[in-house]
Amino acid sequence: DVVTQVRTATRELARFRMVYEFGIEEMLTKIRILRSEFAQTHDHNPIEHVSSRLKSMDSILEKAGRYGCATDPDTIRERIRDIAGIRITCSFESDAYRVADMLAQQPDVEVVQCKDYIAHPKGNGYRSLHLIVRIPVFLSDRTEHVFVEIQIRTIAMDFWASVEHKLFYKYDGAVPDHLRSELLDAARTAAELDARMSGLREELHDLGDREAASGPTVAHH
Ligand code: 0O2
Repeated sequence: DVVTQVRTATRELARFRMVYEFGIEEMLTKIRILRSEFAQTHDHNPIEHVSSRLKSMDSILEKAGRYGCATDPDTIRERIRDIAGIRITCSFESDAYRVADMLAQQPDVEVVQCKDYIAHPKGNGYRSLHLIVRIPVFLSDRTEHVFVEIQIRTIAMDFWASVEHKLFYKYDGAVPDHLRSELLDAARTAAELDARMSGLREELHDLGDREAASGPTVAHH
């Protein structure tokens, strides 16, 4: 009957989503370990903030429609690779690459795609480093491999992307020209800020080296 069908569908959907939740957990654990290790053994922690999200079923189906692909679970699992998403925010551009490398070199992390919108910003000014990774999730009776999208960006890139995202939705994708060019200009300013911050990072690095060479110093603030 209908009730049984709905129950079965709900259970299958929960199973489908569960594996992605575990994939997110796995990646978050890896990131947490890197953060703790950095806090204990290095002077500078490259990760400022981490967030995650599981794509809603509506968005998954909307995307499947846009890709023109079938909506059976196997096709969706293969084609839609950002069902599980993690966003890592760093202080400095160099940290974004460093974090990406640290994750990519882990033996159970297979990088299947890397899009470097930092080196090659999108036309609207969007910058970020995107990795699609595939990681194993060990279940009671099987191992499943899930795709996880990891977006790594600086605080400036994140600030820009969140404002752009709001405007994009406010105008339903048709952002007026004057706001588009304002956003592009703001993206340039954000990139300049990142470049200036990189300069300051060099200073921090030099200071760290000098302090290490001369032993402990008195903190000024
Ligand atoms: P949400 O709500 O974050 O999930 P795709 O559309 O994913 O199949 P694409 O466009 O090649 O393929 O993927 P890409 O370029 O790696 O971008 C995917 C995600 O990056 C987006 O996910 C956004 O989160 C982010 N992103 C990409 N371009 C922009 C941009 O111009 N502005 C902002 N603010 N974010 C961007 P979703 O699924 O669109 O959204």
